[in-house]
Amino acid sequence: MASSALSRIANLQRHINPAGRQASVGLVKISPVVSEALSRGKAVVALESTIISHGSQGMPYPKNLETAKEVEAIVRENGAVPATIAILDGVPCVGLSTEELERLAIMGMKAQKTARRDIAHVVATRGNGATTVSATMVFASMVGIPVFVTGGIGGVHRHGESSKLFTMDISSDLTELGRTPVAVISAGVKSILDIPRTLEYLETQGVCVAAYATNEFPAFFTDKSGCKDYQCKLIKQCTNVMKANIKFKLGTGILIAVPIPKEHSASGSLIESAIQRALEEARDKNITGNAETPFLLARVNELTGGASLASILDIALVKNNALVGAKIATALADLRI
Ligand code: PSU
Ligand code: MN
Repeated sequence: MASSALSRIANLQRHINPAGRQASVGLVKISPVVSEALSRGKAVVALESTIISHGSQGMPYPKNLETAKEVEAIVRENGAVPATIAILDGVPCVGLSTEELERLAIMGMKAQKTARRDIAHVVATRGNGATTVSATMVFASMVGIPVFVTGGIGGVHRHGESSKLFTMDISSDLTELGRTPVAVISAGVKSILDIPRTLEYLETQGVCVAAYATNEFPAFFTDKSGCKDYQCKLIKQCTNVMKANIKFKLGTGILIAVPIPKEHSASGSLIESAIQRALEEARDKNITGNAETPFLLARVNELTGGASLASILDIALVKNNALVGAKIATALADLRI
């Protein structure tokens, strides 16, 4: 890139992201479309890539590619520019070309699941990294993208606090939300995790958590987690919260949780009862620690007739979040802050 173009982007990023992250120029490859959108103050939505390569139900190629493209299309149809983020050959890329998206989708689990702590190593070894929520937030913030859409975020694992195991398994998504000013739009947290403790941890991290169009934090497959929440009834209220977060330079992320749409609630409840049954079985069989999540996911799939139902819902929920996230991003861009 010509140096005048670089300095233009650097100036621009100083404006978009006053935290002085312009050091990103030259380190991160921004696609021409995303770069153009950022320079014109147009709406951009960041998207993660772990969903594509390591989707929680291990979505196979080409279904993962198809889904990634459909999610990007929904963002575009709702007025924003999608910026899928991944590390390719050691270079963090913000906005992937069709070829790059396809490469990542074919790579699948061969791409390294990359959270914040993995970034330096993946870059240093010129590896390929599929970014989780934490790493995607790092790069989105670096280039000045304030809105990021995903499916579900990581959280506090169950039993992490028990004296026997003390796994301390707490997703770095939560600490990232505490330190990086990006709004994450998700369907909440899956109930295989400890939702009340996840919300406690986010509170400690100073993260503003709000539920979209409801006052209860959703549990991904159902709209109920038993945890009450701030409510953002309308898109405008979401952007007002974001505006205040920016104005006061709080520096923390915002979690906006979008409940499962009504048309999916019946299958969602079916999955949720399978999760509850699998959790009981894990307790009865004393399956804990690292063995618990794989056991739960496999058992839920068995109980609901194969991996298909959960993965259909996984896809439907990311798409619904993309719709809401794109609307938030366009409304925010219109505010011109
Ligand atoms: N939750 C889901 N599906 C996912 C993930 C979480 O329902 O695919 C992915 C996201 O990329 C998230 C990551 O950031 O897993 C969290 O991983 P860990 O628990 O290892 O931090
Ligand atoms: Mn973990």
